[in-house]
Amino acid sequence: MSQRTLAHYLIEEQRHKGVINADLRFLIEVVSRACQAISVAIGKGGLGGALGEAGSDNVQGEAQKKLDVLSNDILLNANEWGGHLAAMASEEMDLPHTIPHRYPQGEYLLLFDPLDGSSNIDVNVSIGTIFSVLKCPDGADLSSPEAAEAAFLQAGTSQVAAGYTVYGPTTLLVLTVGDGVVSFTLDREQGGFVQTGEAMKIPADTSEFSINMANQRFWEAPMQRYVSDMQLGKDGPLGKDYNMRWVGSMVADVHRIVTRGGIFMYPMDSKMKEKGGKLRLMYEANPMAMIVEQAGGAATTGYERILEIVPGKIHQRCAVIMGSKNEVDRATAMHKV
Ligand code: P6P
Repeated sequence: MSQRTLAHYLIEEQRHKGVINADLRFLIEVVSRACQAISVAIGKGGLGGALGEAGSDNVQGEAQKKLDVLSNDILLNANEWGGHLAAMASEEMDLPHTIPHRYPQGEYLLLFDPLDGSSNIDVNVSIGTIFSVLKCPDGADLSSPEAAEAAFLQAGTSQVAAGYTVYGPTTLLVLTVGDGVVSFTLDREQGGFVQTGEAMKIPADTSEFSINMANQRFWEAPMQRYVSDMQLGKDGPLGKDYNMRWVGSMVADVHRIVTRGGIFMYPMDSKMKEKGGKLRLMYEANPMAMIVEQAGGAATTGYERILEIVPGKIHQRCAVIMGSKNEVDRATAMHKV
């Protein structure tokens, strides 16, 4: 593959395909540079004094890690001055971050989970950043963070771009602007992302599933049946053996699936039901669902297509079943009987 930089790929999408405009190109470049800075901070580990708890909780009621807060700040500071954004929303902030009056406002809304999988930070397991881009509706009320929330409440089908980075043995950026899925590897010597994957496709079938089995007794009956059929392997109704992988970082598990297939599930369970599920719709499920669908996969809650959910609030949660299309279709069909 030609060693195109991220900037070169984006220019092609803008100039030759008209898929994106200059502001969206700039937005993605700014986010990629922020992720580069996050990668550097993570790479220092204990040497950088950024490990451990921040001593605060986020809106989810989860104890924040120092790197959660640092990653959030890096993304806010990198994006607020550029004139491409109308507002930002983050897993780590209760309300949206509106653009300070000293900077021009743009037409896009950026949502992110600045550091997904942060329970894995202190044990040196892959983590990542997930981001989603929406157009800000004309006439949106952005006069305050409280008022700005309404502008974000759009179904995932309205996303104009989505991506994630995985901070692992290499730092990868996986991106879609609605024209398929491409991947880039951070070249630390050049100091930028270089394209290393194009037209990524998820195999329609798989023999690998990804779920936290410790929650099995809390799952709904269809999910119980679906997983136990796979556990029966070739002696069971599916006639083949399955393997299981669970990293505990959505970005790492979904990246494995985007790369070689599989099905990732964080299904509804009785202990999370009143919260609506474990994973967040707008900055985890939706961007990952756009990428998975753009790579030929499928993404549902078991009952509906994730990208068609119309959110009622920014931090809304949902069940997630995504990956190899035939496997997701089968799991979804079992929820509908
Ligand atoms: P559990 C990380 O905290 C996260 O939000 C996802 O990245 C990951 O898939 C999931 O939670 C892990 O949840 O219950 O296995 O700790």
